[in-house]
Amino acid sequence: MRSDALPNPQSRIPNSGPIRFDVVSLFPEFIARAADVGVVGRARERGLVTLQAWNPRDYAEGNYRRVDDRPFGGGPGMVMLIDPLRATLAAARAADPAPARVIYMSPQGQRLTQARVRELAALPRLILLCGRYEGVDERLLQAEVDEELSIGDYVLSGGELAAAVVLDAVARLQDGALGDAESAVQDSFEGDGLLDCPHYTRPVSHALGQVPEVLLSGNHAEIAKWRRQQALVRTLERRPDLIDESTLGKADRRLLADWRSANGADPGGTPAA
Ligand code: 4FV
Repeated sequence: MRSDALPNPQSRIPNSGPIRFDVVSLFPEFIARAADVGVVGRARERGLVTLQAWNPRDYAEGNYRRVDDRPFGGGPGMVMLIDPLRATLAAARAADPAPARVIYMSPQGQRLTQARVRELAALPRLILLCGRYEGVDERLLQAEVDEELSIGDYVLSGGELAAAVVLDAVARLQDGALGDAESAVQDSFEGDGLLDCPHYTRPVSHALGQVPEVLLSGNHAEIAKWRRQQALVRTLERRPDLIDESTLGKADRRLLADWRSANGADPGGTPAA
């Protein structure tokens, strides 16, 4: 990892955007398409997010414009060469005076979380390096990359999907990216890291079931309590790793106790004694 890496995001004053993305990829059209639609596409139209894709093949020497070669030490697959990537990163850096944090998407990276997304969303620029083949020559990573991020413990055929995940998750947190109908506030993992509550819309009655009465009551305090209770129970049932009951406040413990007595069960655990 680069020693003179950009200061870690925590130290930066959050800026409400715009944020510039430069994506280094052998398939620049992939990222361009992913960033053309939905919230990201609209954030770009609103000038909250700018994106430029860079193809290392455009910076590769020789008639064959090689970007990869066989791994030293043998073994399957190919490894991405240093120089085409180095030249591409130099061009991307030079494309804008703002300092950029260079992130390599790889299974060896720290797992991406909403908390990390929030920190990255406060930066002015991100350069996302997408690997292909077996990966990238380690010397390039040591010299040019500030941080490695993983979107999960599985192996993709390329880093582009992971880069598109970072682009989407960061873009939607830019001020003004989400309309008031869509807010990031109630997102899963936002606030205190709970999973989201269930959502319902029309029709009230359907062959698949009814909308919970409380949501039709107009009693916003009761609705908020129900949603909080649902988020607590779901998180305990589905992601107990995200919640430590001993740290819950009195109100949350009350909601869980009510749920347990009402359902004669223990979320995620054995039926209540
Ligand atoms: C990946 C992940 C990922 C590994 C070899 C690209 C592939 C290939 N990136 N989170 N999981 N990358 O599987 O970010 O070069």
